[in-house]
Amino acid sequence: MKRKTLTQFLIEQQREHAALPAEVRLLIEVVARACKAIGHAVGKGALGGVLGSLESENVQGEVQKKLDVLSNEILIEANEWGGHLAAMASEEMETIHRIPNRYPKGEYLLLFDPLDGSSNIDVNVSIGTIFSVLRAPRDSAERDLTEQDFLQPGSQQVAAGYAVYGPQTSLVLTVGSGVFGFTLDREMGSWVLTHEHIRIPEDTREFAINMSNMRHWAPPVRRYIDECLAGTTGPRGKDFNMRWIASMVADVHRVLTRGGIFMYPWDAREPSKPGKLRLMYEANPMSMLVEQAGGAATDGTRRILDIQPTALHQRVGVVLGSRNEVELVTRYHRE
Ligand code: AHM
Ligand code: MG
Repeated sequence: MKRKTLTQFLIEQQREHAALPAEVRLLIEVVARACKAIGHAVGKGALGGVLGSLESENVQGEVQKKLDVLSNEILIEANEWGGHLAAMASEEMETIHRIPNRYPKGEYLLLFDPLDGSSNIDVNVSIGTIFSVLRAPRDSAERDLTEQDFLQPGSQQVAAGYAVYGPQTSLVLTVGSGVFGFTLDREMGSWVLTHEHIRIPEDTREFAINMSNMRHWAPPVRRYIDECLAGTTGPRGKDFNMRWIASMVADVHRVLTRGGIFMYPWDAREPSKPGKLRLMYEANPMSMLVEQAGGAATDGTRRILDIQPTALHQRVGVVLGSRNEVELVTRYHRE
């Protein structure tokens, strides 16, 4: 069987969907190359001296792991000189990173969580990189961009994707015409198309939520999970299975692979925060992928992709995955 690489796939997409500009193709290739480098560092683990924490905290007040910072540097260095970006933003940086004046500026904005699932780094469980691509404002060549320029709803994303560093290294991508999965051929160093037109089944018997927060949940979340746990004799009339990896990338990858519902809802531990996960570089790209695969994504009441962001590091409640289950949870919130 002839294998199709990421490069070939993107060129074909560009031909078939004239809407995919060459700059976006280049951008995705550069991000994918950076993910290879991150995957390589992750794979070395203790041998590379990359495990453990630093003294520093990120803007969210979380202690940074060495690999969080290294992955951020890899993505910035790979993307700043190519001429395809106007600016970048990351979970690990307080404010945006403008392209230095010595390089040409492009028409796109790149947002990322360089290494998601930080609590899993040192215990050798799957982690990943999440990214989102937006258009820069038209006049971005003539002025310095600000955070404000990034505050576009997720429905404006041009592309979104993630890499998972697990037993296999995979890249899952959408440019708005379905969801495609690539597996890294570690000998050849190339991304090979292995999953075409990924679809999420509408129904599922599997949910993912951190159950240790149960006592803090809002009543609609409690009701939904109670009904799942009641099994065949409960209102749902079927048994449910539970999985929680605590890496959003790995949990969402499972949902895209075999269906399921993933939730990180608001809870009463920090009542003033809408949730734990970040809208712009975690929830938005994952929601675009999930919708492109036929699933749904809400914050409990609203479609995530419709939310108008008000801050770069804004948090949001997340309910995503198999359409019928997401709609049920969302209905419980509205009732
Ligand atoms: P991070 O960006 O600091 O790694 O946090 C995000 C992660 C998600 O990947 C995951 O879904 C969630 O945090 C797990 O949280 P918890 O440890 O509360 O279960
Ligand atoms: Mg993260």
